[in-house]
Amino acid sequence: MHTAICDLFDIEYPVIQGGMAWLGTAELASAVSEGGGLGLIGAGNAPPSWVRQQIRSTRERTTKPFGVNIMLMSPFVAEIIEVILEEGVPIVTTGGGNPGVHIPRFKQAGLKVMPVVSSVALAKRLERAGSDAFVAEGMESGGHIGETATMALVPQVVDAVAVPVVAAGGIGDGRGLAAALSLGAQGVQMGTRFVCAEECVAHPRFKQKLLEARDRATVATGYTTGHPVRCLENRLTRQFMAMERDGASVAELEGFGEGKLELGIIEGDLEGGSLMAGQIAGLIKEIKPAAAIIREIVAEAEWGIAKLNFFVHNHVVFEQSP
Ligand code: TUI
Repeated sequence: MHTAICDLFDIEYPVIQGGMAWLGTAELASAVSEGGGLGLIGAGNAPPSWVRQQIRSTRERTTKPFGVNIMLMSPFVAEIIEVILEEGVPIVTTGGGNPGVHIPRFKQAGLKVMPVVSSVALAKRLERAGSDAFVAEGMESGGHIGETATMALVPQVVDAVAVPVVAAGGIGDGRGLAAALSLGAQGVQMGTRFVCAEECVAHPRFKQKLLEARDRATVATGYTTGHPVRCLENRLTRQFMAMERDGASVAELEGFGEGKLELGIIEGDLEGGSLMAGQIAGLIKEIKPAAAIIREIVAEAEWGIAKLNFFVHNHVVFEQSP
């Protein structure tokens, strides 16, 4: 399986690991890149020194391409951009905002830029600014989300831009990869599935909670603040929603959320912490190495596509599994 995104990033398989705050560390990013996908260091709200250390540590673990995801709501965006340029990172993705003003700088330095977008309008604007590709991320995703579902968003972004599009949100196995390719995407980005990689530093209790999650395990909070976030439902999301119902201000809600992500996903406080995760959590049943996840997904997608091809030519409808 080889697509335009493999050529763009010089990777073997069109599988990208979401640049998750706290979890997109050198351990996970290097394991994904070594496995033939594209690993991303998630800068999140981390200080520039941490990002530099993770870049160097990733380089010690793999010679394959990797990237850094810049979370544009971070107070350290400007310094993190300097670190990325100084360290010669070849690929940058962005999330949580409009990276337009930064794109010329990256292009001048020869980096590939792939913004994460949740709307057609932003993709069109950022294509004119020089983006090399996009991640079209539906509201099934974990963390900070837009309003449109992956199934509707991806083909509309594909039709609106000339550069390759990667699908994200609600994708966790080879059927998701085959579906994304059917929608015109050139690959997939997955976050929640890679939280359940052996190399991911997420707290074991968080990983276990993901394995036990069902289809309706997540909720999106924060619609009143303009920054909705999808997490596994727990005491924290119920408290947050009660505060929203009672008319809490954006400042109060933001203050309440402070520090809760680390508490949940790193320290393993399953009720008091924020457990950002996508709707696909219910599909994930085991923890395995990142390279095995990638191999399995690509093989499953190839088999699924072959099955569909056989069906189209022979008018045979397959049983549901496998
Ligand atoms: O960025 C994400 N997902 C994230 S970031 C994150 S860290 C965080 N921590 C605490 C509270 C909130 C976030 C957790 N998950 N996904 C990429 C993404 N970006 N999805 C949607 C967008 C997006 C939203 C608005 C991109 C651009 C945008 O632009 C608005 C504008 O200015 O037009």
